[in-house]
Amino acid sequence: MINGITTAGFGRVDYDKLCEQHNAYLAALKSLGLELIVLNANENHPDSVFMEDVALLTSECAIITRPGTASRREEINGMRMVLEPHFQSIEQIKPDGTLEAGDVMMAGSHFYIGLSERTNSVGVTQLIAILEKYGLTGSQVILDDMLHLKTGVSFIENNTVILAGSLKTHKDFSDYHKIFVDDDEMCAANCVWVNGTVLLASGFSKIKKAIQNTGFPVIGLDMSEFQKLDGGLSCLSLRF
Ligand code: CIR
Repeated sequence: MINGITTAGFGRVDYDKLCEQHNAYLAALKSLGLELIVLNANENHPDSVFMEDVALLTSECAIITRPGTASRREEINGMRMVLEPHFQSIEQIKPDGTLEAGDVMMAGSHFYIGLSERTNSVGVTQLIAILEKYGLTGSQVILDDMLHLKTGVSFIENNTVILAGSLKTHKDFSDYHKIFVDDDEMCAANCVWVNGTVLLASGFSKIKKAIQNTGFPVIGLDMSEFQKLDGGLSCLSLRF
């Protein structure tokens, strides 16, 4: 993982600490009632722990993506085998489409899809067509200053979104109840709602309080080592 892609500038990953943080993440998911399927480490791909990017899971089907970064493209190998026991229908993004599911945010039966350096318009169009085939919907959100859509927005149910950076004023989210993340707490914008509780990166007191004030319990998790690789909480799992 010390060779993972990074722009953060937070220093070199401490692998042992990262493993402790990963274990704490698994424990938190379990404590919220989830059953876990933990995949073996993929030693060939330093970013493969961010497995959210290689598949999108919906109520109707699973979609294997086509990562936009060449070094991550082969992370999809083996995903079909992992998903097949759980999904009757498995779709796939095809060339020349690229899509990383960190760019896809589910809000009920609608999926917001970020157009980013990793996800191109062919990928967005393909995904919308797949979703519509299953009675779901999707729409494109143009990103200009974020790695992935969910770097800057998280849907935490009850019609509520957590928004950071330029997405705070984005028209597509204007009808939601909005919680804003200050720029100095940007790393906390990627959080995960699980069975009524919000998993949040620890050390960001303002956003923690704001989420608690809306009535959601919060579990804080130290994410320092994943943040060094531009990763957040949603990136580490596929939830269904
Ligand atoms: C990358 O640049 O691809 C990884 N270092 C981080 C991916 C984070 N994934 C996500 O936000 N869904």
